Amino acid sequence: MSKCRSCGDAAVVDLPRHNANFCAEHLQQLCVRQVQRAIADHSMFETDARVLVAVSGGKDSLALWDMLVDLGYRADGLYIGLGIGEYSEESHRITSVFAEERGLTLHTVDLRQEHGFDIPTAARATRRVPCSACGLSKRHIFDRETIRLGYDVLATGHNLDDEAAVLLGNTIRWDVEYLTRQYPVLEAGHGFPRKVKPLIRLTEREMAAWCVVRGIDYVVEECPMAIGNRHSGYKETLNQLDERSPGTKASFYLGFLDRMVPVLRTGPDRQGAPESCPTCGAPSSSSDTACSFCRLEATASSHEPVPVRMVLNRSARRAFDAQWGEEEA
Ligand code: Q46
Ligand code: ZN
Ligand code: ZN
Repeated sequence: MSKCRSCGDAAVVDLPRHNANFCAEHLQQLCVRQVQRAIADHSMFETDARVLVAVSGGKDSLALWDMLVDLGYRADGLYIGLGIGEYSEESHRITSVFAEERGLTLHTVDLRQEHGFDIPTAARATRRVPCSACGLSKRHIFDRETIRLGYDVLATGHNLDDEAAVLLGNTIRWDVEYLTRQYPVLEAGHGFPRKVKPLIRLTEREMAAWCVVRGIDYVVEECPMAIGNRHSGYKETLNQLDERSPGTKASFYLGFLDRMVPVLRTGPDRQGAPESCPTCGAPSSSSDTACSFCRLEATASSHEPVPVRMVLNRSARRAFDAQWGEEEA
C-alpha cells in the first residue's frame, strides 16, 4: 500500500503533479494551504469579510464553502434553482442538506418561481445555447444578490481545471479581451460586486478527494447540458497532456497568472462605466434598452415550459435518460 509523503501513514490519494501520495489529514492540509495561498497572493478578501459562496451542489462549490467555514470565514451560500429537471432537484436537495447539517445560512433563488422561466425554456425561447442563457442568468442573480444582501464578496468554486480549460479556449481563439479579464479577482465597481475564485490552485481530482475525506455528499452527475460541450473537450485535452507530463495544467494556468497577466495589463483599460438597465437597475450597456437578463426573462417567461430532454442533443439525451430515467415527453 502506498504511504503518505508527509507522515508515512496509509495514503488515500495519489497526486501525480506533486509526485506524491497523501493520507486524509495531509491531503486536507495541502488543500487548505493552497486556498490560503490563493486568497493571500491575490488579496481576495480580509479575514472579517462577509463572503457569499455560489453553491451548485457539485463538489467544488460545497468543498469551497466547507473550507472557508473551516478556516473561520463568515461564509453563507447562495443556490440558484435553474429548473434543469431532476438534476436541479437533486442539486437543491443536496445543497440544502449540506447547509442544514452544518447550521449554515443558505439563500435560494428559484428562476421559475421568481422570474417565470427555467434554463431549458430560456434556451428554446431565445434559441441560445443552454449554457449561454444559464451563465447570463447566474451572473445577473449572483451579482444582484451579493449586493442586495450586503456581502463584501462573491466566491465561486472554479478550480484549476475549469480555469485552465477557459484559458485554453481563449488562447485558441486569441481572444485578447477575455484573456485580459481572465483573473481570479474581479474588483467591485460600476454596480458589480467583488468576485473571487479561491480554488484556482486546486484540481478537480483534489476537490473530489477533499469531499471524500470530509464526508461531503455532492451531486456526482454532470449537468446534462454540459455533455459534449466545447469546455469539456478542452478539459479532456488538458488531462491528456497532464497524464503524459504531470503538472502541465498547473504550469499552463498558474504561469499565465504570473507571467502573462502583467504583460496583458499594460494595455488600455477597455471597460467604461456602464449605464443602468431601465427595468431592473443592473449595470447595462445602455439606459434605453433593458439589460440582457431582462430581455431573456421577457422572452423566456412568455414561452410555455420546455422539458430538459427536449433541448439535449441525441448523445446528451441518452446519457440523461440513463442517469435520470426516461420521462414521458
Ligand atoms: S449549469 Fe448551466 Fe453549467 Fe448546466 S446549463 Fe451549462 S452553465 S453546464 S456550469
Ligand atoms: Zn499523512
Ligand atoms: Zn435588467
